[in-house]
Parts: sequence; C-alpha cells; structure tokens
Amino acid sequence: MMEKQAYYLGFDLSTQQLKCLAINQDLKIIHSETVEFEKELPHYNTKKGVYLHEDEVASPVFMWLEAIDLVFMKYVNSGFNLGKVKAISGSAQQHGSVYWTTEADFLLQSLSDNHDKSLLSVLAPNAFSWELSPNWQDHSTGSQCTEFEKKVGGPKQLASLTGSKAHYRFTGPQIMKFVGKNPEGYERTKTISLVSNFLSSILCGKLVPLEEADACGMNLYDIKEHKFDEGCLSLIDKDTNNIRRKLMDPPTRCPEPICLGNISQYFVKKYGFQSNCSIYPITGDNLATICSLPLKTNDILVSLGTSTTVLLVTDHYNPSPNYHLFIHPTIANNFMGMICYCNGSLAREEIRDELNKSAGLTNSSWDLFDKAVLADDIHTDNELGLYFPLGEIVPSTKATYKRIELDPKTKLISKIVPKFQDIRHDAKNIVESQALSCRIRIYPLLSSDAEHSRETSDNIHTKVKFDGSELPLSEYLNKRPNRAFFVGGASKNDSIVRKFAQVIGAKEANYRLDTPNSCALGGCFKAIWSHLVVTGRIDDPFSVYLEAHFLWDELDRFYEPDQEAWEMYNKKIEAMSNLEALL
Ligand code: XUL
Repeated sequence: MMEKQAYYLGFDLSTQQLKCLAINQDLKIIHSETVEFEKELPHYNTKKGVYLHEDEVASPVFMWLEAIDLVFMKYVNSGFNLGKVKAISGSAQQHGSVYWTTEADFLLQSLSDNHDKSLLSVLAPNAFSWELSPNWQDHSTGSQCTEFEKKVGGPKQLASLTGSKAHYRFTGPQIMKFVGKNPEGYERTKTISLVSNFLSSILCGKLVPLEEADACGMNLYDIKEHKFDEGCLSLIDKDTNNIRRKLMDPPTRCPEPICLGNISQYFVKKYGFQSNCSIYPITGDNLATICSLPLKTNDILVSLGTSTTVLLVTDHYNPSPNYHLFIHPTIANNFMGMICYCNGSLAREEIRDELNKSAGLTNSSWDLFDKAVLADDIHTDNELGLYFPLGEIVPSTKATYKRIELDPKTKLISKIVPKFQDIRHDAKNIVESQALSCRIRIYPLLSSDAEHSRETSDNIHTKVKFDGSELPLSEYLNKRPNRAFFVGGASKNDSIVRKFAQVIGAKEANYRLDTPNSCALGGCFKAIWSHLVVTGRIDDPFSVYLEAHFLWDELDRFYEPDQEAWEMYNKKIEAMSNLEALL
C-alpha cells in the first residue's frame, strides 16, 4: 500500500548534537542518525558544542550548517530512501538566535542550483551578520533583564505578559545585548530567527517565520494577545517596526498545522527527497518533548535527570515568576507549563554514596538507597528534609540542607535537627521532599476542572505560602494531575519513580519511559499529524490522533493510583511551607 511507504523525519538541533529521527506511518522509529559536534566537527573547537568566555556561551552557526549536510549524508550512506519522506518537522534548543544579512534569502534560494556545493560554502561567506548564536547556558544579560522587568513593572508583570520573568537566556534580552555591543552588526542584520526557524529556513531554502510556541521563550511575545509586545520590542529598537520586520512578524500560529513549503531543491537533488516533501514549523525542545507522548490537559511529564524538570499541559493561564508558560505547539487553547529545579539526581547521589560508605561499600549501587526509600519500617511521617547541594530555583535559595521533626499531632515543626536517626532516613526524605515540592508547584498550573477531592473542615482556614504566594491549604488538596509520565535517567529506578508517583498522585495512571529520543520523536509526530491534516486524510486534533495511534506498549504503566498514599502527604504540606520559610 502507498501509505506503508511513507516516512516522516523529526530533527533535534540541540546543544551537543544534531539528531534526525525517522518514523513510518505506524509511528514506529525506523532509523536515526546523529552528528556529535565536539567529536565529529572538531575543527570548530567547541566544548560540548559551545564556546564559553566567562559568562558568555555561544555556538558557531557554521557548525550547524555542516552538521545538516552530514546528517543527510549519513542517511544516504546507510541506504535509507529519503525519497519516501513525506514531511519533516522537529525541535531545536530554545532561546538561541541567528542573525541573517540582506543577502540571506537570495543565498538560501540559490541553494537549489548549488547542490554540488555544501551549505557551508554557499551560506557561510555572506548569509550571516554574526557567526555565533547565543546559547541557553549564557549568563551575560543581567542588565538587559533588569531593563525588561523595569519596562513592564516587574518580574510578575513580565511573566504575566510573556509567560516568564526575565531570564538571561531568553532571546529578547540577548538581542538587546547584541544591539548594544554591536550596533553595526545589528544594522547589517535583515532578519533574526530562533534556532528552530533557522533550521526550517535551511530546509525550505527560504527564510520562514518564527513558530509561536517557541517564540514564547523570548520575553517579547504577548501570550494572551498573540502578538509581540511594543514595550518589550522598544527595548531592542526604538523603531519597533524595524525590529518587528527583522523578526519576520507574525510567527506561524499554533496549533494550526501550517505547511511552510516544500523542501529545497538542494536536498532533492543532493539527497534524493521528492519535490513535494513538506516542511512544518520546528518548535523548541521542551515543547517537542510534550508532543512525544500523548499528553492532554492536566497530564504531566516529570523528567528525572541531573536536574528535575516538570512539563505539563494546561488550559489555565496562570503565569508566575516561578515557572514558565508557553503556548502549546499542537493543542488549541492550551499551554505548556515548565518548572525547572537545579537539584535532582546529583543531590540523591550524594545521599546514596554516603549510605553506601556507611555500609563499607565503595560502589555506586542504588540497592541500599532503594531499600531505604521503600522500607515500611523506616518511619519518616514526622520528618521533613530539604537537600540542596546546589542553589535552587524554586524555592529560590542558595545551597543548603535543612532537616526538621514534626509534632506527631499537629504535624507542624517541633524542632530543627542537624541529622536524622541514620542516613536511611535521608534517602527516604530526599525523594519524598523532592516529589512533594513538584506536587505543590504543579498545583497552581493545573486547570480549574482538575478533580476536586474531599475538603476537610480543619484545613479550610489554614493558609500556606510557597514562592511568595499564599493560598488556603484546602486549595492544594483540591487538584490532581490526570496522568503522570516519568522520563529521564532516574525513571529507571523503581524506588524513586514509585515514590514520586505516590506523592504526586496522578488520578488515572502513571507511566514511565526510558528514551533518548523525546525531542526528535515529538518532531516526527508533529510532522506526521500536520501532514495528515493538511492533505485532508484526518481532521483529528493532535491529542486525539496521538492517543489513538501511540505505541502504548512502549510505555511501562507502573504504579496504580492510590488515594490513601496520596492523602498521607497532604499532612506534610503545611510543614513544607514552614520549612521553606526558614531558608
Ligand atoms: C529551556 C532551556 C533549555 C534548552 C535546552 O528554557 O533553556 O531546556 O531549551 O536545549
């Protein structure tokens, strides 16, 4: 059957590598190729894909051009028939910007007649007004961030307008810094793209607009009005029409599957694509990650890596300086919430190592740690600990450790203690408090129709405060996510993921998945769904399509919701608020 021959590609242009993943029409991964920047393109002399000068971090754009040719070359060399690819989308590291000259569009279009050359040789000499792209790890825009917040009345106002308070890495402050440092460079810049529409522009062989969801990572986009904010734009350029033109305003709206065009003849002639292979807007990596799983409103995704990141889908726009909100790339009238923590696996590993050391072990086995976390005879009901070997974002604090004991009756702090009975208690307490922190901070993001559970009369008047906002405790007992999806290294660890699932308390199901492909796979799903809608084969919304066609067998449904276990942690919320107040 014709349909059986259809392939879809999803790119992931991340900090350290360019990946290109292929799926077939059954959503099965059939091929993958990767270019690792530091290893395979060593002549750029990057460290893990970036240049680092004090607090400035940037990537060479030319390296990305070489990587794009190289990844397609690898596909061809593997015998993969790129002629069967119907559509391409993908993901890119967020916030980075690329600066193009007036000649760029002509040079991109001239690629069609230059398939015997490389992208680098056609574009590098004259298409870019700056050969670098600021990276999300950059920390050099402190003064610009201050200006952004001042302009709109403070961090809260900026978050309310753009979905986030000012962040060093966000594109608005980064462009403002570029203009200040290099006014001639800005003058020579005709167009500024994000990394996402840099990649789609190369694939299309013409400059294509920003993608709206990724544009929410700029501190420039008014989320409610779906347009750039004049005040924020004016910080970059008093002539706001000028900067607006450079940003190719307006961005492509989400979640409409808008086809940006067909793939450039350069790739058709050089690598064997069909001329009608369609390119769909590429989005940011976190946004693509939520498209890689069948997440719907009030579902959450917890990434248990070096740091912990919580992503969730909500139809409730409740912005705050403590987290991020982006327009959802594929689900209408929904947003992606993102909460970032610094302390994740490193903090847990510290306790694991101490525990092993105390038992005379020198290895890094998780056995003792796991046993302690799940042990019924280690009682932590009246204990709570915060373990921040690194400074933390939420709650905002410098590196610190704090342990408290609770009064068994009131469940309020009875005393601060230097340590617990033994390190096994720390193992249990660190996982419990990390999970409890996620649970508390997810709450304000969930939509108002999330499940309402029973309210007990004794908590109606109790107020708790987290990250500067005070709410009745009962509010925290009202809402629960529907489903929780756990990914990242520690999702393999039964005890950690089980405890997280128990404390967070998703009401329908808990799944886990160990995949290095989330971002690229989200791109593949965006490509296939967009293409099927645009060509009139389906008219399902993205979430309906993915729910029906997702390969559920690849997920591990591991812990069935347990109301009682969830309720147990209700009793610790007030103490957690008091403990954080001590920081
Ligand atoms: C998100 C962020 C990072 C990059 C990584 O705000 O800065 O996740 O997108 O590629």
